[in-house]
Amino acid sequence: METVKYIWMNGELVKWEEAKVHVLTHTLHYGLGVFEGIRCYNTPKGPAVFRCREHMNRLINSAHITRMEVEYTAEELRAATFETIKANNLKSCYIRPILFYGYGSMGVYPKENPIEAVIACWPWGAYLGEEGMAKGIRCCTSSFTRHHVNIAMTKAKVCGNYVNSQLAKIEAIENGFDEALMLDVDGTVSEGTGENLFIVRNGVLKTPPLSGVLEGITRDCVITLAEEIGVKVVESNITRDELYIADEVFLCGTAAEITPVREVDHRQIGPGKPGPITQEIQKRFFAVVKGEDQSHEEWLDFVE
Ligand code: PPE
Repeated sequence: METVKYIWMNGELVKWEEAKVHVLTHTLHYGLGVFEGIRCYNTPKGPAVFRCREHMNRLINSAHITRMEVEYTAEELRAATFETIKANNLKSCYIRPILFYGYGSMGVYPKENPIEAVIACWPWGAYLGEEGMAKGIRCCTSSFTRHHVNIAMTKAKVCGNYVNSQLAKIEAIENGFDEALMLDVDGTVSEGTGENLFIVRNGVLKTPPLSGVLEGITRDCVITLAEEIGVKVVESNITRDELYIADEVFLCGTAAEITPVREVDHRQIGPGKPGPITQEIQKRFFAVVKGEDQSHEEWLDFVE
């Protein structure tokens, strides 16, 4: 990865190489930590963090769901993010805030440990590759089922929840695919290992309901942008075979942005290249995040 100079750790900027923890850090053993992924884009008016407050609110909500008592407010973490971007002189970057239980006491009960807060930033290009972004990626249906909400809290972005994602991702890569799509306990399509999913059929955009997937901020942008270009959006269950006969499929997330899918389980999707609605939404999304299209400046949090 591309490194930078400083990482914000518990209220201060420390050198990248010195941002360390003890090997008995509680979260390293038991996985209860919460995190976010945010992007900052360079715009004609300077660097802007995309929907920073919404991401920080989701982080605080993740902590609330998991009973982590955090000493910072969303607003303080937003200020710390700006401080970190400025200290590293970054114009565009990926931002990773994480709250986790530190060192002090072992055993499953976490609350005797201090809660550590970290915000790291670094330059990060296309998550599923430049080629995937332009031409579409190849996905498989995972043999691993997505979490049920009573197994892991799906509204919370919890470190440990990502073991499920990693199992699915490893399997997908080892089988020669770019990404895995997971089915929920009822067998309907949920999401990618780190992305929400959309399909287009007969001109209608369809995405699984929020009951079992992460409440993606990019997902919310896609719905807004689609409605603005006159595309009807429906939130309802999608079956695996419906993916195969979709005209278009794409994934979205902070890291993945808008990534077209050109193949699922060896079935070509549509003509096997990004479809017109995917391309239009992708184009509008990038124009908005980069401040070229000012119609959603309320989503840009300019770094001051
Ligand atoms: N579902 C999952 C499971 C998920 O992890 C993400 C974000 C999304 C949907 C999309 O949410 P949003 O970013 O708010 O649109 N995944 C983050 C972590 C990726 C990683 O590899 O790390 C991200 O995109 O930052």
